[in-house]
Amino acid sequence: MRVLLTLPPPGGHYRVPPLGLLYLAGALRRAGHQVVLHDPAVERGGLRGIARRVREARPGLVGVSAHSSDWRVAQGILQAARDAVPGAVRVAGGAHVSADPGAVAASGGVVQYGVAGEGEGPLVALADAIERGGAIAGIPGVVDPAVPVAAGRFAARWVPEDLDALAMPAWDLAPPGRYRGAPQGFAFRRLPIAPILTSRGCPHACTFCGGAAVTGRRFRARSPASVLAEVADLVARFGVREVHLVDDAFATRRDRALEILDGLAGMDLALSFPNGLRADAIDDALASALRRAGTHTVNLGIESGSPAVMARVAKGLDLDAVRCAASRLKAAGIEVGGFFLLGLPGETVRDVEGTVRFAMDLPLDRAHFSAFLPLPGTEATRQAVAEGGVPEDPSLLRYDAVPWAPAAIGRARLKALQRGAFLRFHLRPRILWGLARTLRTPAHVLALVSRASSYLGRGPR
Ligand code: B12
Ligand code: SF4
Repeated sequence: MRVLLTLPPPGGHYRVPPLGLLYLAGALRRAGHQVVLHDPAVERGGLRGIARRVREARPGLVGVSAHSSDWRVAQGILQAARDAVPGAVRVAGGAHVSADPGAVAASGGVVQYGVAGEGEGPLVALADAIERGGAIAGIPGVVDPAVPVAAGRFAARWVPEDLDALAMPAWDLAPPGRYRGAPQGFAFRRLPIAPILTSRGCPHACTFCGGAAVTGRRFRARSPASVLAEVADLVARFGVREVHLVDDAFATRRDRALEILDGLAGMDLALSFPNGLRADAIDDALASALRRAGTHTVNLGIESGSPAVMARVAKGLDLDAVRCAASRLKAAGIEVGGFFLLGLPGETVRDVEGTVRFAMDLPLDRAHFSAFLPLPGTEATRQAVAEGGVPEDPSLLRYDAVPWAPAAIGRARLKALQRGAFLRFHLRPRILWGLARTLRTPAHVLALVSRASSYLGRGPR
């Protein structure tokens, strides 16, 4: 069967290869299906361009990937696909369906099937069943709107244990050289960049995190040999010069992490961790292994400067560990960014100001002050619902939109605090000088301007 995979045009400043769709494409091809990828981040025409591509390709199945923030647009894409090729089966997967499988039934038939969680197994089984007229009921991970969510029908997911056994991402469909200039992680050094996933699942249970809905709490890892083979292939075929490791919990198995870093050290690549590493994983040995492997930037998921808030979000991270990790990374010659969340349930203006002060006291080169997002299915969202005012429209679940704030702060004040944090942190000589050194190409300047405008612009709607 011919399958067309796509995703909504990027809403923000990122232009990154759609790694999830590339894994799905690899699996579909291995099972004998043909795949057409349409990525509006690098192809012309926005939604119309997608509809045109569907008409040209005449697929038997159209699959769209969606974060919660682009769930509406994803439905628009499937609606356009229905108009273009009415017979094509319409499937949605990704973070939103994983966290809120009921959204498939609520789409009123626009989305025919959803896939919750990891998608390689379910999508191949679905394409096989459609092609050969087999049964769809009972395929793990497939969300069938005909069956009510409350019946527990969607509890079973497809969870690959042996990640080395998965097909490699179909990189030829999204050559990294086409994605120029706005990767995840603004402080890149070299192009082209490839995002690589070395593991799935995170054993931690931070209350605000939407990751577990997609890949669960059990850490599963590729072997170092598999990771290094993928990187070597990307270098040989696409001239990749920088790698971004986008795992949720890369350093969970220390020996494995060190082995991967040792392997990368011989490959003359730049390396970065835009999605963050846990501060408590970083000791001196890991910091120097990171540097030897070519790491220029590590982001740390810090979240808050208040020990009480840290305890409430179950981050399980000590603020001293954060200080030590930042200093160790700096001592190893690595630039450090920090991720902070402002406006978590129960927070006050004092807590937010404490977080900003903590960020400014750390030896950080960059800081991201995101507004808390009440993502579907998380414990923190349940707390936010109890405080009141959680928006129903998932399109607002973007950090720059400030979709929710604790009653004690309010959304307009939280946006003002976010802007203030961004300006206070960055308008310091040390930080400005560091940024100036990072701006090596027009692409860097564009990425910086668009990033700054997402923090400074757009208030609550
Ligand atoms: C990389 C990444 C991004 C990239 C996306 C790149 C891309 N186009 O693929 C960028 C940087 C653009 C991004 C942006 C955002 N992200 Co993001 N992102 C991630 C991250 C760290 C890894 C995703 C990844 O590549 N995984 C590896 C691949 C293999 O997995 P995958 O993409 O999930 O795909 C698998 C399944 O989901 C499924 N699947 C996916 N699509 C489809 C489609 C079909 C048809 C089927 C059948 C299956 C299927 O099968 C795939 C293979 O198993 C996750 C964390 C996580 N644990 O998921 C957060 C995460 C998905 N992001 C999140 C958020 C909140 C955001 C932002 C809203 C943040 C913001 N700045 O405001 C933005 C908004 C996105 C937008 N549209 O603008 C949340 C999502 C919560 C939610 N309910 O939406 C997550 C879970 C982070 C978290 N810990 O909370 N993100
Ligand atoms: S925030 Fe990071 S450490 Fe916490 S559960 Fe999510 S991925 Fe794991």
